[in-house]
Amino acid sequence: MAEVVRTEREGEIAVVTIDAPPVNAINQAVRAGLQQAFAALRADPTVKAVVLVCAGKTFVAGADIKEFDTGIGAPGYHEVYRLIEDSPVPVIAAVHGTALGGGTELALACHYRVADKGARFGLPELSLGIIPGAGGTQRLPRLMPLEAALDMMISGKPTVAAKAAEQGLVDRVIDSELRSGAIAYARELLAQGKGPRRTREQAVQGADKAAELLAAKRAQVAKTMRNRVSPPALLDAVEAAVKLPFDDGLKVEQAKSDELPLTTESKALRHLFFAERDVSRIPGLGKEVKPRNVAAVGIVGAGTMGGGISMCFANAGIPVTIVDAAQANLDRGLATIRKNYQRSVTRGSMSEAQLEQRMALISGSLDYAALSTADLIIEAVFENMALKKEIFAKLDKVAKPGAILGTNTSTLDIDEIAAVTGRASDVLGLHFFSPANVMQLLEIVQCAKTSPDVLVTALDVAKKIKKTGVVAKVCYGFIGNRMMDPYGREAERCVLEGATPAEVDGALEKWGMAMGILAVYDMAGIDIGHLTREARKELLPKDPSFYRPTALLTEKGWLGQKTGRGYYTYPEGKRTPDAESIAMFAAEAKRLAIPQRKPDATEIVERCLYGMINEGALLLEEGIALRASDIDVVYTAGYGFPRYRGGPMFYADSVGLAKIVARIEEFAKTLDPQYWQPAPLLKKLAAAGSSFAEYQKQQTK
Ligand code: 3H9
Repeated sequence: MAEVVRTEREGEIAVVTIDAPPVNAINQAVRAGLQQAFAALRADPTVKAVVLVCAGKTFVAGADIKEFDTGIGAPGYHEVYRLIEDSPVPVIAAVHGTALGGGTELALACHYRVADKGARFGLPELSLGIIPGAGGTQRLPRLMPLEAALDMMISGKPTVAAKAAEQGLVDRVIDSELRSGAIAYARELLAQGKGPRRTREQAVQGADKAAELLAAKRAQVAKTMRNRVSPPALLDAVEAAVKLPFDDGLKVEQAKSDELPLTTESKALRHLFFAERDVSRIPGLGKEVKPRNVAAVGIVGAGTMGGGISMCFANAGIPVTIVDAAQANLDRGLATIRKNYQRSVTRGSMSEAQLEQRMALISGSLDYAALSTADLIIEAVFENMALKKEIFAKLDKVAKPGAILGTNTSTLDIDEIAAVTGRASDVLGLHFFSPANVMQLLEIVQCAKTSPDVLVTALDVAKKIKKTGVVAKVCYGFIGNRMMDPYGREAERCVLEGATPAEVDGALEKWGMAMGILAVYDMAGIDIGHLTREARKELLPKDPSFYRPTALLTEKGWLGQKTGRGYYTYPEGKRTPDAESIAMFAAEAKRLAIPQRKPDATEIVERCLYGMINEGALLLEEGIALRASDIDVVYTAGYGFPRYRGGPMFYADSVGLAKIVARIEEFAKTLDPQYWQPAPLLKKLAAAGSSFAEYQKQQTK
């Protein structure tokens, strides 16, 4: 194996290079390599300064996340970084790419920092449920003002080199080739007689206002990072930096940093880190399957979805042609797109010139012939099988050979749609979520005949438009909406059993969902789900209570926010409990003779989530979802499921499958048994004391 750390000489300057592809993550071997290199340099009196650089596309992108599963092997971070900081000659970090986590901390332990102008510095540890544990909580506030340091660690957002220089983190931004620029900088330091400048010997900046600031940040994280353990732990460690001598502060950091990887929160977030990267690995599809080129895109339908999808492509610099049946729709659609971009301009996240560039990439037409040059055409009209079939038949006539035809349906049978074309192998589902230009998730639905390169192209397109593309097979609702069905069913049934909408939503939100499901219905439009259910009535349970509250609201014309009331009322736009709708649900429950159990918060959460998890197990058995972790990505990227709980399947594992099966069996006795039959896979895994994670490992063996 190539050496991960090597030392070269440029005269009196030693250049230490970390070379651990792909992102120079630090693991035991890199720490040992650094230890060996810096110990050797100490013993060499001819070395006057050390430049620390990285090979490849980036400076150290952090600790090797996999090492948290096994525990950090010796030598530890503090030990190695201390050795670097103790160097008797100046050590200059030369940073390019993204210095993240332990990478930024490594730079902080050096005496000086120079950065390529494109470099960025970040401490994203909280996004993994841990805290900077290589001295970052102690050193960062000694180099930049406390508030900026806290913001950087709480937000996890990387800071660009120029800003880092303003804040004191970077000593010089280098425009030219970094390595030689860093060596020149080292020589300048030597010429000026500058020696080591140890971060730990500096005072925390803004310590006088620390109490106030930390109190404000504690209040902030309690609100915005609810149910989390790592944010308060981060603030404890920073408080130690303010109050204690450096070495004692470091001990506080170490203790917390040792404990946090063992929490479910951190395990969940690390699980998602790898799950999000696994989604594009499709079993049986090797690197030999190449994506088709997508240089021009067509969209059918200038409505909300069509417009949002068009923006995704324009944002990625790909030209889009929107076709609609009516000029008025096109005009309205294009105007809405412009308005959305205008909002970004007003917010300051986009310039007028960028707005015009993006608008110039989007054109409208009434003629399907305008789609004849597109490499990918996405149909985004409303959910109606006959209409979609008509459109696909037309597309089949005008699309060029090899063009991919996608449908944005959220529920319909795409095999049936593909069958009207003479090119079913080029057809698949591309299910965007509303608003499409904002939401992270893209469900990629592989049909019976979709060819492998079409699937690979869709995954590639997802990356280009910065979406998380997850593959599902054809079934009603695919992964996301199918699992929402039992979730919503139980929420509505709880309402009929005497829980108020605010109690149901409150329980789910307190548990961690971004928004309660009934509030979501109000926002999306109550009638949407109702109409979908009406369209497939024969297939649904013959249960008069099934989604009855939504049906009642639709009958009343109380369709949610768009009509000013639904599960809630909205005086002055504020969501408020609605005594009238609550009374209506109570009367309906009486009519249907539904016992008033008044489920408490625990029961509400269990019923909604266990119903969803059980459906997830069915999806795995049926092969609709490729992996349990894919389901977790769908839910965290598209449905407001709390990342720190890892997604529904990870959450199920963390509760214990045996406990979930026991509860489902209990519900079969106390609630409607037709809904509470444990999925065979769930039952099997629970009986074996196994988990979805274990099942996934066996699957991929
Ligand atoms: C930390 O530093 C804690 C410290 O305070 C010390 C505490 C004691 N570890 O994302 P990509 C893999 S916490 C292991 O596709 P990109 C990744 O899985 C860490 N593996 O590339 C993938 O593998 P594969 C703080 C890692 O160009 C491959 O590298 N740091 C790590 O789109 C390429 O990754 C972070 O949280 C890692 N740290 O983006 C940074 N990083 O090819 C996490 C990457 O098998 N990393 N891999 O799928 C990132 O944000 C992005 O990877 C980065 C590159 C922006 C660097």
